[in-house]
Amino acid sequence: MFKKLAIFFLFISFASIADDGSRLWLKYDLLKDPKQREAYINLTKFVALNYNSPIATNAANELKIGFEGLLGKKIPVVQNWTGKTGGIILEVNTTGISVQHLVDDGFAIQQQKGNIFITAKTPSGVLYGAFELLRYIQTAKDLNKISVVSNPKVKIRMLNHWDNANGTVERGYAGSSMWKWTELPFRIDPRYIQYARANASIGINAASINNVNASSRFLTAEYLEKIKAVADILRPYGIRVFISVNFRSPRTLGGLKTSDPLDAEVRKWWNDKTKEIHEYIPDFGGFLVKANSEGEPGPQDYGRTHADGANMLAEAMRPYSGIVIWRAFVYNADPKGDRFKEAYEQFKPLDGTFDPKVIVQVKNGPIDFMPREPFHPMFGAFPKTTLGMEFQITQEYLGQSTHLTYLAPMFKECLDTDTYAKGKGSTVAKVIDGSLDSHQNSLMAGVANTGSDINWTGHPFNQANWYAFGRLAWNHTLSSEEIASEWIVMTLTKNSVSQEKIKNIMLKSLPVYISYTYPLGTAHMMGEGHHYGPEPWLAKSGRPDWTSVYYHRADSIGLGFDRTGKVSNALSLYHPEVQKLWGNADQCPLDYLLWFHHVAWDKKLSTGRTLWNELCVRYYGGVEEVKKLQTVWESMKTEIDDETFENVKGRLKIQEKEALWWRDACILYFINYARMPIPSPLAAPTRSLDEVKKLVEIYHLR
Ligand code: BDP
Repeated sequence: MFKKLAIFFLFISFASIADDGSRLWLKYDLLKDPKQREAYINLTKFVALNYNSPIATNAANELKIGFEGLLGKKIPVVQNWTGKTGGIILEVNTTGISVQHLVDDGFAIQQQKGNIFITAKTPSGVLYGAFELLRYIQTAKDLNKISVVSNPKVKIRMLNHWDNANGTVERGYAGSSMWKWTELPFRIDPRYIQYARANASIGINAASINNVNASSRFLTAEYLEKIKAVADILRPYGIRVFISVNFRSPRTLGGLKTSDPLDAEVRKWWNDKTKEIHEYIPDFGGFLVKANSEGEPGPQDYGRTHADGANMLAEAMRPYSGIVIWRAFVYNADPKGDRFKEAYEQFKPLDGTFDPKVIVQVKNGPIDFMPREPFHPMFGAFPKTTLGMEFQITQEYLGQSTHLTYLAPMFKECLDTDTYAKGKGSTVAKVIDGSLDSHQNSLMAGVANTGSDINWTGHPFNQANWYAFGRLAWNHTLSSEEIASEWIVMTLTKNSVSQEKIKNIMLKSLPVYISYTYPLGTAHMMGEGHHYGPEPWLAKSGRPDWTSVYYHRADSIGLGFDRTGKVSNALSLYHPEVQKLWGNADQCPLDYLLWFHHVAWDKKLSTGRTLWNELCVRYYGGVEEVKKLQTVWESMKTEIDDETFENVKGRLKIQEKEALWWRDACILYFINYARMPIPSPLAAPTRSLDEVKKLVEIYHLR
């Protein structure tokens, strides 16, 4: 009996570890349809490689692993192609006609005389082409007439890890750091290779490995050894390593009396340090710097400008191919000011003074990765500076790892918005890809959501945000729908009915999240410090602009931050066409309304409802939508792997509970200002504001 039971439990446990999510979208499971397999097998009899390099070899190997998994057949990789047909030919070719339309990382895939050629100018291009071909098979596309020419729109497609030396991750929600600093350089976790493959498969070619709130420790010889080991693993997948640096390092590490960027000894220290880094990592990508922001040191400590600081580091990088990425996330603690304007105002006089090796990295919105922000006014206003984009993939303000929130629509909303900098069509995307102002360099960075969790990202759907970021950095014209479709079929299910249902869930998820957290253009009302859950009543903090009341400005008259000429006039930072779109409260799109206007509680909106009623409808509607998402998810039980199904199901329940928490907190708090009833048929919350306030303690968030 005991034996039987043991076998039964063994069976149960095997059945339940079917898919732990560790393979991300690179599953390569056998295609079920034999006919489909047959069609692909005829075109993939061998892989031939005409070029000897670690990256190209990885491209060939990836095809081999992919074909063997998907098609269930061993595929030889040959070095010299003899003219045989029925295979995949990988070619690095710098001069031929086939590469004339390609940029460095681009690739072409063409059917020619019975073979499929993947051609590129560089080994990285071939690697990206190999992954594109695999994606064709994973998403069941026809290979017979394949004809692809693909160039990345942005040159540096980068993850920013906010990982600390002690293994924690700032704003990480998927366990601890994936970098095992205490083990490096002696033990190489096999996950580093999986990480590199996943990134290469979506075109990511750069990673800064440590927190922007940087410890100088990362520049010590001890850590450079460790970072070298990581760089050596990532290099054969076309990924260059960057380091976030602490501006005070010449003092803390070098023992100098100052870190003044104009001081000769300081400059020498950085020159020497940069040289030393290159001895470990010859293709070092460069420095990422958070300076004079949230207490971090910077050039302003010595009366110098951001340009002085950045240009000093650019000079140190001059002999090498790397660059300096200088963040524009800066703001002062001025209770009378408007944080919205600060980065713009500090950087505007510096436009044209940055070294060509410097890229200024700007967050998508002017405040701080809020679920919906208007685009940062710096985009379209700095023609002489290369501006890079910083998105946040990790969901600090977007449900962390308990809310299902697909972020491609948020990235797209920003990229597709028109800045009108050079007339109609001057989108943020064109600023970022360098085409608007003819910049040579370009950068899109995403704050990573990876961690030590077996599935990398905590919530299984958060993988889609990593995926979407990479795909959009490569090609910002892809739609959120296309990207979701690809990811779902590669990651979750081959069943087309379920694919549609999941796509709908994903596309709805951001508007749903926003409606029960930050409807109508509200912002920054999250719990203090941990940033989890609602705290609209937060009125005291280390700085006024870390409170909630600073942002929502609720009073007996209305709600919202007036950024028109009457008060902060932040709107004036935008081009006149944008000011026109957002400047009039009667015409401003409701999604941005309270970003720019203080609106009376009883003002009738374009929906026919008063502001208060509209707010209620959105908060309540958001909670109902989460319930609907759960019903749709439940209907797919038989189509989704058990472990993933249960994982998402559990998280959706938490999401419902927390949506209700947000709704009750905000409604019960704002009703004291609005002094209007909750419109019927909506039922008043069953708990009091005091009870809701206590939830922060119950959740141990204090
Ligand atoms: C804020 C995060 C903080 C980061 C900061 C940044 O709360 O942890 O250090 O952004 O981007 O959103 O520097």
